[in-house]
Amino acid sequence: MEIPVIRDVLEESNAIARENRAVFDRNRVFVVNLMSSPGSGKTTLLQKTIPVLTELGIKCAVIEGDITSTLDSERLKPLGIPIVQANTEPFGGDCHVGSHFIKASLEHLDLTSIQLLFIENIGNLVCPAEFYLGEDRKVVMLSLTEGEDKPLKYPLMFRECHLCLLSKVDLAPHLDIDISVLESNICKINSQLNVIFVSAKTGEGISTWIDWLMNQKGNLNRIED
Ligand SMILES: Nc1nc2c(ncn2[C@@H]2O[C@H](COP(=O)(O)OP(=O)(O)OP(=O)(O)O)[C@@H](O)[C@H]2O)c(=O)[nH]1
Ligand SMILES: [Mg+2]
Repeated sequence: MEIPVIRDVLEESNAIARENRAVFDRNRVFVVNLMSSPGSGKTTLLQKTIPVLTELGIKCAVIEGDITSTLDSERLKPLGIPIVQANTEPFGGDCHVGSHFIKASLEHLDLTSIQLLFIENIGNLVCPAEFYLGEDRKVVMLSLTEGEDKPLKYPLMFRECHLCLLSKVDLAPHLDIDISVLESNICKINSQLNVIFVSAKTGEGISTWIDWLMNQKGNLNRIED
């Protein structure tokens, strides 16, 4: 009797991600998967970014990934945009958002009235990097408090992403971090990776981040069509 061997454990996940991709394409939604360690500042950045995009006439929505709690969704609620909470705890407590969570979340969003969808992934610098969700762009956020060595220790995340946001730049004067070493470590792992310094506290770099979002291939076209 032949013993079946699973050849690609990601096969099913990728198949669902491709379905998500088709839904995004059909509805012309640009999707950004925002990833980082716990506490790097993902939610705070969204709190600063979405009002600017809304002012520019871009209709945003957020899928909030977390193991448990609706704390981040509650913080974003005053923005008045559609938000779906995707908690993994009732389904085993995965440490990343899976493509099936995105598929299920889409049932709660009217994609015909959304142009830019952010997925705030679960705080984790390792596992989320492994999974394609159907997004257009993967963005990693690394706060200056985390240390110069993180790109070397968690390389997959920095290899997979299209942009690295170096956050909490307002704290630089209070830290021992050598920013040139951090930049050089990012470059060692992925010399093509764009880097933007941001501070959600002072607003530094937010306009550069918005420009990056707006200039991404296909993004502007989809929004302006
Ligand atoms: N000084 C400073 N603090 C910041 C900045 N951005 C976020 N913080 C603080 O960092 C802490 C964590 O921020 P969050 O936005 O909750 O981080 P997160 O990445 O969403 O966290 P998880 O969702 O738990 O992974 C909060 O106390 C924020 O106020 C920043 O630019 N500068
Ligand atoms: Mg958060």
